This record gives sequence, structure tokens and C-alpha cells, in this order.
Amino acid sequence: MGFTQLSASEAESKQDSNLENKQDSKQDTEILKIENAWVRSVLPVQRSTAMYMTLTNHSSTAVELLEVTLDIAKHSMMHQTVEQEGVSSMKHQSSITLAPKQTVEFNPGGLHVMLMGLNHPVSEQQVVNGVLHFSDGSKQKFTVPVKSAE
Ligand SMILES: [Cu+2]
Repeated sequence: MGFTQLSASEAESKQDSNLENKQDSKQDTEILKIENAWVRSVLPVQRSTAMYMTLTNHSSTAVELLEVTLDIAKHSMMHQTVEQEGVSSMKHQSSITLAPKQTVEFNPGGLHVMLMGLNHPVSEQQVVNGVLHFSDGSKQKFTVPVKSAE
């Protein structure tokens, strides 16, 4: 029964995507420019990893990023690594606002997207699907390669 339901909904979504092709390309409008994005590969026993990237707001209005979700992780959170008196810890960032023309870098030792509850091993050569979620309700899809940290 499960199989029948799956194929029915698959056929339906294919039809939908054909009908809404024009609308889809509108929805995928680039809100932020994403460069140098990568997810750190981890050993199969590890349950979390991080994603890094450079985001640029080329528009003339401020953009507030609320969340970055990836299909490999159950939970994700924007973190800032901070070092206080030699002890490094991670602070949760509930949102990041990019002023017009501003660039924000996510990199090891700084801002990163923490990915928790990995669904399966995250290894090199993989390409992962993700979505940026903005405060005005808009979304931007992207793909990101998995790389080793070296
Ligand atoms: Cu973190």
C-alpha cells in the first residue's frame, strides 16, 4: 500500500512541476549570492558537522537570514565560535542580517551552520541540497559539495 501511495504522489508532483515550471524559476530567484560553500565530511560515527560559505547581498535592501536547512541533517543552527580566556564555545545566532552590498563569511573557527542529527554518512564527493530561509518568508534553494577539512 505504501508503494502505491508513493508512486501516485510521485506522478502527481511530476505533473505539478511541469505545469509550474515558469513559477518555479521565479521562486528560485537568487536573494543572496552563495560562494565557496562546503560541508565538512565526517566519519560515519559522527552525528554532527558544519557548513561554511560566503554570502553577499547584492540588493539595495537589508536581508535577514533566519535559518539554513540541509537535507542531510534533522536540525541545523547558525553558530558563532567565540573564544573567551582561551576557552572556545559556540553561540547560537537566531538570525543574521546582511545590509545592502554586505558580505558575511561562514568559516571554520567563526560563523558556521551547525548540522545535527545527520541522517546518513556525510562523505566527500557528495552533493547536498539546502535551503536558505528569510524573515519575509522567502526561500532560496542551493546545492553544496561535501569536502574534507584539510
Ligand atoms: Cu556549532
